[in-house]
Amino acid sequence: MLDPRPQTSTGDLLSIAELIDSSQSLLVMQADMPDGDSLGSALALEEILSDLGKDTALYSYNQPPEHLRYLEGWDRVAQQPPKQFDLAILVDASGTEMIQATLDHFGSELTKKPWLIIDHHPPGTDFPAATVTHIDQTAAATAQILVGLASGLKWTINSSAANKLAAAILSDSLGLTTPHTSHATVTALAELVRLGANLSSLNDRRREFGALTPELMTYKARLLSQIQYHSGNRIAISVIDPDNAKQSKQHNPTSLVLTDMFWVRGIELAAVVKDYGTKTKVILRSHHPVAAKIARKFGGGGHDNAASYRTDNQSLDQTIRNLVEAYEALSP
Ligand SMILES: [Mn+2]
Repeated sequence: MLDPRPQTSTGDLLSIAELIDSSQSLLVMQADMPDGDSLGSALALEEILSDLGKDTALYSYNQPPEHLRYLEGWDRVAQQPPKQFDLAILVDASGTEMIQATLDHFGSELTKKPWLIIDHHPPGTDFPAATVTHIDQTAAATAQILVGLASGLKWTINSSAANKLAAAILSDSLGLTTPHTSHATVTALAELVRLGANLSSLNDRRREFGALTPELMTYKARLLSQIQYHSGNRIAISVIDPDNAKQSKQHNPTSLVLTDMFWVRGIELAAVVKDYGTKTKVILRSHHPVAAKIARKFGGGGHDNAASYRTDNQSLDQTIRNLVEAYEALSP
């Protein structure tokens, strides 16, 4: 068992193997807001670890959103961590801000046990438990790192786990198109296909579960018609009003409008601003690597080209002005 005093070390294969070998019950955790990569990685890890004879539980603070429920097993992700476990494995999150609600509600229990963090975000600090991190920021998805770990540690990836890891890679790499998509990403996906992932049937299920109702299609049309353009049409901003922001768990703004906003000629930064009245959540996608820089300026985080942040007690106009100024300060 690890020394539970606060410490952080970089996990090579041997230390990860030792950590898992010496633990019988494992808790696989995701960021407070699961995404396609975190959910696919967590579900695959559950299968891999179960095949190794481990007792594995899944947890995330929020339920996986509806559009991700094409991944079988999403309903095994509990919103309450178990009382007893030997090791927590946090996938696809390494900044405490991504698991703030988890730490606020369950932190005192969770951090009594050692943590293993497997991620491709910039490494965070302040993890209170004994923490081993295995972070590769060049990876397009956490699932890509897991394929490498499985190969190094001789873990078996069954066809069901292969499907989930493939879905996770395709999700974070936006179908193998993001700047971090590399030879290693494509090779990992090819390996998953060899192990039984079926990309065509995955895509069929994803489309079926992500399909819009006629009402949502009408709502989407309204949002698209209300996009604001700033900075010489280089920024597109879509505002989701408080009524819709509150029920927006049913409609993921990224698939609803954010992707389409990039189809406007010359757009370099697309933002969805979810207005909750006194708070906003701002979701950013950028062509050039400015999204994370802007998000961090406002206390958020994420990837170079996809990031988010929140504001509190600020008018919508002010939030938009600050966003436009932050973008203009970063780009010539
Ligand atoms: Mn990810």
